Amino acid sequence: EKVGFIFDLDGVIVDTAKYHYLAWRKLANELGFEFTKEQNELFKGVSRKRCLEILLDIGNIKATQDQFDTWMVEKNVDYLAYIEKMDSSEILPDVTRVLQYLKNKGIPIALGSASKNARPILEKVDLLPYFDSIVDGNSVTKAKPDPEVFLIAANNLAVAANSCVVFEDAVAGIQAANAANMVSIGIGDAEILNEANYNFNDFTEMSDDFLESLINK
Ligand code: B16
Ligand code: MG
Repeated sequence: EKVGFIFDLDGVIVDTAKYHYLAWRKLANELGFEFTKEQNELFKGVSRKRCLEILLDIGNIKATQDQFDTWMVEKNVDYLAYIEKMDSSEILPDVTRVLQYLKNKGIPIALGSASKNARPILEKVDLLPYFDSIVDGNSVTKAKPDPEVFLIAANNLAVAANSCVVFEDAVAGIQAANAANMVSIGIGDAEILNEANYNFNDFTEMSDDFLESLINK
């Protein structure tokens, strides 16, 4: 049976979480409150709109629709300024090795991200050519843990959902992969990502033999 591989973006391919954090913190500070790194954990894998809702809850701020929309744009403008400076040195360790390994085997590869900025980021770090399909925040209506993003990716790759493998760093993302009946691989803290089928701290720990076992499962 033909297999497909789906990669989350933020926290799996690149560490853009730090840029999201800086942009959200700037907005929080402007609105008169602190936003900590720990609180930023809640934002991983979560849509921009939902992030702003959580941020305003933290700051106890009630926004009009106009203010809400303005702050969404403001955060993204600041975030885009960080992305603008990215290059391939920001690809997380051994991501390129794994992508190249799969590419050499002719395995279809998709991106499954909540971010509306996924494509420019892949362009910046020069990884666009590896991806046969990009499913991002512009193409989904239901956020992770809903499996929609990964099911669209499987469909685009013409691979059965239960023959797909997903790499994810967010709890909601692992839950989405499990709900899609896919093999879920947690990248990061195994205690936090304890619902994953397999866990790795990062791709340097993932052997070619392990990848091969996924391909031939
Ligand atoms: P944007 P992923 C997610 O990316 C991030 O983890 C999350 O923190 C962010 O809010 C979301 O993308 C939306 O990003 O504002 O660029 O549309 O992990 O699903 O690749
Ligand atoms: Mg992520």
